[in-house]
Amino acid sequence: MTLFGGSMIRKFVLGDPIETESVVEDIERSNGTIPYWVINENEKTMTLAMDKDARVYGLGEQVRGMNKRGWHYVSYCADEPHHEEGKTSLYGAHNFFIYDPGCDGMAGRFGMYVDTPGAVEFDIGYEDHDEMRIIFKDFDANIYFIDGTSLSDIVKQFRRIIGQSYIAPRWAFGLGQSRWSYMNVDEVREVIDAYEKAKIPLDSVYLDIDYMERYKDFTINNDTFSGFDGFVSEMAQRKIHLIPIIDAGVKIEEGYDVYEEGIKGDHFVKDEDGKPFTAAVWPGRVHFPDFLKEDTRRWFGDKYKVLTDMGIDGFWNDMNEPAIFYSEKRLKECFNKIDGYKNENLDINSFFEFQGTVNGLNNSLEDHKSFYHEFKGKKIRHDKVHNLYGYNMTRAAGEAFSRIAPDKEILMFSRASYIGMHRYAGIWTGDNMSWWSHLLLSIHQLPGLNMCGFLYAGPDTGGFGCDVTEDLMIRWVSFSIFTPLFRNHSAMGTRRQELYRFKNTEVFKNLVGLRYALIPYLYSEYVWAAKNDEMLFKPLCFEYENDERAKDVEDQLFVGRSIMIAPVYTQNASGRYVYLPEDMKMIRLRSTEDYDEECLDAGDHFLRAEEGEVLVFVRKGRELPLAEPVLRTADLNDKAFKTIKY
Ligand code: MIG
Repeated sequence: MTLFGGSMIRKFVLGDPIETESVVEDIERSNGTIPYWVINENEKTMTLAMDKDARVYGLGEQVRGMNKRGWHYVSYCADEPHHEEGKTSLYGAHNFFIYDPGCDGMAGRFGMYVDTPGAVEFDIGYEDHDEMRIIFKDFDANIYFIDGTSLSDIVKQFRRIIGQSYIAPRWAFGLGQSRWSYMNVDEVREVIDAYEKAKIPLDSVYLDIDYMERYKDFTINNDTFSGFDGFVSEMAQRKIHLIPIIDAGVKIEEGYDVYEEGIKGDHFVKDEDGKPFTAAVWPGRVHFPDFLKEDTRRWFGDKYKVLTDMGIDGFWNDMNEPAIFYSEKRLKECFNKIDGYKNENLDINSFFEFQGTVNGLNNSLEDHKSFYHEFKGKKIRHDKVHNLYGYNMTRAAGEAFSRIAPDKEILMFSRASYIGMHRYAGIWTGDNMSWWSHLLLSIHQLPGLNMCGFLYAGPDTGGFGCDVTEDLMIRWVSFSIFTPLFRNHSAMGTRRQELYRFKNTEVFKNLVGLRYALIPYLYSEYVWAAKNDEMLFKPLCFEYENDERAKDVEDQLFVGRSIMIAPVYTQNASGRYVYLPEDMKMIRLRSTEDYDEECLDAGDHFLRAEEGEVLVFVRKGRELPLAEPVLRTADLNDKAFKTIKY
C-alpha cells in the first residue's frame, strides 16, 4: 500500500502472475480483499455490482465511446483493420479503467489496473447492464486498486506507479506525410516539392515497407533508395525527417545478417519441437525475435543502429501483435484439407467450411498456442504473454537508443502495445478507414490512451483504408492539428490524400499553419503532462466532476490547461452544438491572421463552423499563445506573436 496525496494504492495478487514490468514502483502486496468485487475462482471471474448511473472510463485503445459501459472488450493485441463497434479488440492491451459511481453509488470511485499479459475480458454491463465482470483466461494477475479523490487524481496516481511517459522530440509535432508506399527517392522528393509549392508546412515523410530490400528489416532497397545515407542528409538539409517502418518478423534467408545472427544467437521464438517457429508475413517466411528475452532485446535494439548511423531519427514499429499471415504448419494442414474437397461436390456447408479453412489462416489463436518464449529462464506459451510482444519489441529499440545514438532525440511509435511501453514510445491507432465515424472514434480514443500513459498518439489522419473526400480531410485535419502525432497516412490502392492534391490547398495551408502556430502551446502542455503524470486530452467530466450535463459530452475535449476543442465530425454540417461547462471565450480560427472572438456564457450553444473554421474555447483566466506560422518546426520562433486571453 502506498499513500500519495491522500489517495491510496493497494496491490492484490491473484494466483501466480507473470511479471510484465509495466509497474515501476514497489508496492507491497495487500492480504485483504479487493473492495467491492466478488471473486469466483472456479469461473475465473471478478464481478462488481454497478450503480445505475455509474460510468467506466479507460481501457486505452478500444472501440466505442469514452464511457465504456454497455459493451465487452477483450485485451488481446489484434491485427484488426476493421475498427467497428462490434469488435472487441484493437492493437493495444490497456487494462486500466476508472469506475465512477453515480451520485448515490454504493461503491466508491476507484481506478483499477489488471496487470496480466494474456487475454482478459472486460464485460462492462454487456451481459447484464448492472454488472461489470472481468473474465480471465488464466487467473493470475497483479491488481492495483486506486482510491482517489477525483478522476484526474486517480489517473495521476496510476501514472506515477507506471513511470514517466516517453517524450517525443518537438519536430515530431510537425506534420508527417505517409503513404503505403512511397516507392523511391524521386517520389519522396516530389511529395516534399509539392508541399513546398503549396506552402503547406511539413516536417517528415514516412517510408513504408517498400524502402527495404524485399521487406527485410534494417536493409535498404538499393535500386529505388540507392545512396540512402546521402538521401537522408539531402532531406535533413531540407529540414525533413525520414521515418522508416520496422516490422516484427525477420525474413528467413541465407546470408541475411539479421536472420543468421538470430539463429546463431538463439533469438527466435520456438515451436513445440524447439525449432524456430516459422510463419509468413510481408517478407514471406519469417522467424519472430523473442523480445521477452533480455539479450534478444539488446541484439535487436542494436540493429536500429544501421539506420541511426545513416542519420535516421524516427521509427514506426509495425506488425508487432505479432501479425501472422499464416504459419507453415497450418498452411500445410489447410492444403491437405483442401485436397480432400477436390473431388467432392461441395454443398453449402462444406463450401463455407472450405472458405473458412483459408480465411482462418491469418492471426489464429491456434498459432499463438503453438510457439514459445523463453522468459526469465522459463518456457512460456505465446498466448499467455501475447500482450507483451509489441511492447517489448518497442522497448528493445527504446533501450537501445541511449547506447547507439546517445546524442539523438528519437521519435518512435508502435502499433501493438501494453502499458509499460508508454515509457519508450507512443502509438498510432492503426488501420482506420476514411470514415466520419472514425474521425469521431479518434476523438474518443485519445483520453483513454492518455489515462494509460500514451501521450504521444494520434490516428492516421484522413483514414488509412477507403477513399477520403476533401471535406472529410478538412474536418479531420481540423481535429488532428491538436494531436501530438499528426500524420496523414493511407493504404495502397486508395485515393491519394496528400494535402496538396485537393482542390482547396489554401484551406490546408491555413490549417496546418495553425498547427505550427499552436506547437509552442501544445508541446509545452505535452511535456508538462508527461512530467506531471497528467493527461493532455481530458473529457469534460474530468474537469467538471459535478456537472451532470458534462458527463454526457463525448465529442469535446480539453487540450492542455487552457483550451477546449469541439471538432465537427459529421458530413455537410455548417456547425455543431457545443456545451460550455463555464463561460468561455470562443475563437473561430480560419488562420492565425483571420479569426473572430466571442465571449460565451456557460450552457448549450449551436455554433457555426464552416469547413476550414476551427472552434477553440479559451478558459477563464487562461490564454492561448500562437506562434508565427512557419514551414518547418525548426524555424519556429517560440515567442508568441499573438496571445488570445480570456
Ligand atoms: O499488412 O506496411 O498498420 O500502417 O501501411 C499491412 C504496410 C502492413 C499495416 C500498418 C499500415 C502499413 C501497412 N501495414
